[in-house]
Amino acid sequence: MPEGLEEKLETVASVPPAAADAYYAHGATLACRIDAALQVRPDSSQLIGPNPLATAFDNHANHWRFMSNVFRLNNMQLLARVLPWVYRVYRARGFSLDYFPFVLKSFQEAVLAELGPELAAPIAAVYERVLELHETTAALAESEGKEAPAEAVWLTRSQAFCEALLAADGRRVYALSERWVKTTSDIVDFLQIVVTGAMIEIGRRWERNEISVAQEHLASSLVNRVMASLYPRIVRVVPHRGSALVSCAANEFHEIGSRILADLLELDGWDVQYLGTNTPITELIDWLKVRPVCFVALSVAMPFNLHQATEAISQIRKLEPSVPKILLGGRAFSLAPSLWRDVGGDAYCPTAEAGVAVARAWSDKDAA
Ligand code: B12
Repeated sequence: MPEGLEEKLETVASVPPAAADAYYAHGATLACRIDAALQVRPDSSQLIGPNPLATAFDNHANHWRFMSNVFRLNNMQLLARVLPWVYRVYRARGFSLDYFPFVLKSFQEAVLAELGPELAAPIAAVYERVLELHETTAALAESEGKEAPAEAVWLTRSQAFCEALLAADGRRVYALSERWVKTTSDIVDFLQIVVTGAMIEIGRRWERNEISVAQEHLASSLVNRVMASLYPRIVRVVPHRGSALVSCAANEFHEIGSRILADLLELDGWDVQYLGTNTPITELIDWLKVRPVCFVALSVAMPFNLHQATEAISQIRKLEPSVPKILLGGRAFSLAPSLWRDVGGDAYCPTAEAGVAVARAWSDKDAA
């Protein structure tokens, strides 16, 4: 855990909303300035290693999107959690350690040049602190996060499942699921422990540059195919609790977590409308106007999509005549405990299984 980083970032002065908005509004210009600064550096090829410039340019745009969320939510814990990950991923792909202070310093200078002194000052101060913490961040990037404990037999299965996914062995993947999933409670353990654990391990290997993007895509599609094979067992449950909508936030392409939640809710007797990935906010709202639900479950994996959830929630809260409850989940919220409240949710659960329990408590309360 990057405790040292969290403590040191927490004491930096908060960024006023006007400065955060200005940073967001100038994002494209800021990122272009960093792209240009990199191109004129004589040592640019040492900084980015064997990667094309486009990879660095993507990072500059992602940096702006991510920092906009940090400033708007005023959440330095989020920054402390994500920074070591950024260092680790780009180091694994051959970026030099000196690349990071270059990017941070360049953003700081670009903010000072673009935003005017008053709006720039609080943001430049955050960059200054992050620059001071470069060595600490680099050290933390070397140490990996701890794995959540899981029931031993299912954990072992998760490793075998992961190996079959990485071997691109669709038949084995399907055969394993057939062998392990006999009862309804097996479906829960299979999705919650085996599939989730395998995909997290795949993410870890991608992070270390040990597997390709194609391998990761193939694994995701095999998981989706296996989940489809379980669905006939899930729809046998007759809905009796009420209706729910499950969706990923706009621009969110991580589907499997929300799909697991949708399946487990259906197993628990909810009538689920599952919209999948990247639902535009206006579409979500128009849909809810026509088909009201007891609660909306939103999934956000990428921290740079938190703002999409904030915007969606503020519009859901304006629905008439009744406002559905809002359940939040996904990797982004695990980065700092206050995030789900900051974006305006009614509850957050770290796992789909826990989400089902909260939904059930809501329905029991309504029925009482
Ligand atoms: C597969 C994958 C992809 C696939 C997704 C395909 C698909 N069909 O879903 C694709 C290729 C699209 C993808 C893209 C990207 N990815 Co990706 N991806 C992953 C990976 C390996 C697995 C995701 C997954 O399925 N996890 C398993 C599921 C079950 O876990 P989960 O989503 O957290 O869900 C559980 C809980 O959170 C909860 N839950 C989820 N939603 C909800 C909602 C509610 C309401 C509730 C109650 C609970 C709940 O229930 C689930 C089970 O308990 C992860 C690694 C990881 N650690 O997750 C990286 C990962 C999330 N990706 C990452 C990155 C960087 C990206 C990209 C930016 C890469 C790029 N440069 O393009 C893009 C971003 C795209 C976008 N805009 O969304 C990083 C994010 C790091 C960070 N800083 O946050 C990760 C962590 C990889 C890594 N180790 O570095 N990715």
